Amino acid sequence: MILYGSSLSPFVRKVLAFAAEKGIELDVQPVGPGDPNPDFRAASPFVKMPAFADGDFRLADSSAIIHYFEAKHPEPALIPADPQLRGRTIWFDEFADTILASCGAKMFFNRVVAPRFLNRPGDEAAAEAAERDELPRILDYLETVVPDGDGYLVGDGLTLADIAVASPFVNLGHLGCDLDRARHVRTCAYVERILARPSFARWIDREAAFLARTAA
Ligand SMILES: N[C@@H](CCC(=O)N[C@@H](CS)C(=O)NCC(=O)O)C(=O)O
Repeated sequence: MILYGSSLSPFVRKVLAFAAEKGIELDVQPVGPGDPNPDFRAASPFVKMPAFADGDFRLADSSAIIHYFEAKHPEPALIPADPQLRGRTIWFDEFADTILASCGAKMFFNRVVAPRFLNRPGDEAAAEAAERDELPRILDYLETVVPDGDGYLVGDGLTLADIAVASPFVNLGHLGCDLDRARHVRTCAYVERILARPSFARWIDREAAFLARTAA
């Protein structure tokens, strides 16, 4: 099974971590924004990463790919069957993609992707506005829902919810984003615990090494 993308994308990283937790092996084919790779473009009609191929079957979108994995490899279950737990899991996946990652993208794109990989200046005002006006409210929300101690966001074990919510924090970490640890003490501890799992840690280390090599 082929995954097209770069783990620097929170959506690609989410799929990679989810696959690793399930023991699914992926052949990762690196592609960048607007990549001309015809196989990538065939799998991703809007040229966004991640995209995926399993033989002749092609799919785009991190959540679509993850649901395919869950149906094809049900064990260990990472999307609960219980209606309420499943609903909460999908909420956190959606929240992570459309609220948390979208805010992080304004910072990561303008401060890293545009200047380093697209050879154009980023919009620092947009990055600053996201960090100042959007991020604190998102973290305040998370602080009310993350578990204490060894718990998970939904039910008694790791689910897609934890993987989806933790993934965009890697980008904030790469940016050296200073989270207010006193105000978001539970969130910081929870995210660090999820990102320490081998399914995330191996990608984070590689990304940090890559970013260090591309630093100006
Ligand atoms: N909802 C999509 C979002 C995918 C997405 O926006 N990926 C970004 C990278 S983080 C991308 O490929 N952007 C390139 C573009 O929009 O042209 C998913 O979950 O996969």
